[in-house]
Amino acid sequence: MNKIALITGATAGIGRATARALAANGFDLILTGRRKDRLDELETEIKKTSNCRVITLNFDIRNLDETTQAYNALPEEWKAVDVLINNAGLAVGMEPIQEGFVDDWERMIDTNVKGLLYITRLVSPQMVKQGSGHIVNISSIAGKEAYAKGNVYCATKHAVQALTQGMRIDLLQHGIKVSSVAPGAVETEFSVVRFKGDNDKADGVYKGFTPLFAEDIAETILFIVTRPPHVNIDDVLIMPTAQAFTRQFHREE
Ligand code: NDP
Ligand code: 8X3
Repeated sequence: MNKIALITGATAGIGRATARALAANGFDLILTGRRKDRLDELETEIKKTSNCRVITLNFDIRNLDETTQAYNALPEEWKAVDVLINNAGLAVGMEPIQEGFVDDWERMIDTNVKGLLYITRLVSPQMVKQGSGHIVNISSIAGKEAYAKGNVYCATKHAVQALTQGMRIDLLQHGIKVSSVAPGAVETEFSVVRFKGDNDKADGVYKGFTPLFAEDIAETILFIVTRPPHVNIDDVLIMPTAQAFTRQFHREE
């Protein structure tokens, strides 16, 4: 029987690439996100190109009721999730702290920290019951150190790092693996979202160097979730060759 992987934020970027990689490697998938048309498209594509089974769940992870209802509505056999990829997340805005927008801060904290906790709280008891499972949290280089104007986004990703450690300690005795993946700049919809639809500003982030692609991270996640039972990859920091630490880029003119 295939393992079941639940991927949050599968409508774009890293989540979508991970869905494709896991589908090609024999996982059944629960795919989540707010954009239903994107979920439907991906489901159709994956069913055409692989033998894996797919269920889509359309909800806003910031909303505890919506998230709970979506998970509870799963058929019983699908609730036994083997791999949870906590990927849904975003940065919004890039202002110094004294000029930041509280609404942006709340969107990041509610999605990156509280949303991750909501879905983990729903899925992890079943893993404990099974005595196995694997949680992969998508952190960031921003979870390792702060950068100028990254204040609240960096804080949410530091929280993801702390939660990864905490989960690992709590779930150790239940045979559950916990890992985190911390990428540098990956060209996805991330910067378009961060700059609120300003495509020129978003493109500028990746100008003059080759960033990571979503597929690079998907490949890393696939590696992590296919290690033998006695191996847990705790934490992976993965950067573009042209980026050192947070925002130090080597750009060609
Ligand atoms: P994308 O913007 O391409 O994808 C983000 C995904 O998160 C989408 O599928 C989106 O789905 C989902 N999402 C966002 N908000 C919500 C919400 N409220 N409810 C449900 N789903 C939500 O960005 P990436 O693929 O780059 O980002 C994925 C993760 O990787 C994030 O946690 C990000 O912080 C992290 N990361 C990204 C890096 C980068 O440089 N791109 C580097 C390091 C980490 P929808 O809008 O349909 O709801
Ligand atoms: C995103 C990485 O450096 O663009 O998490 O903020 S960075």
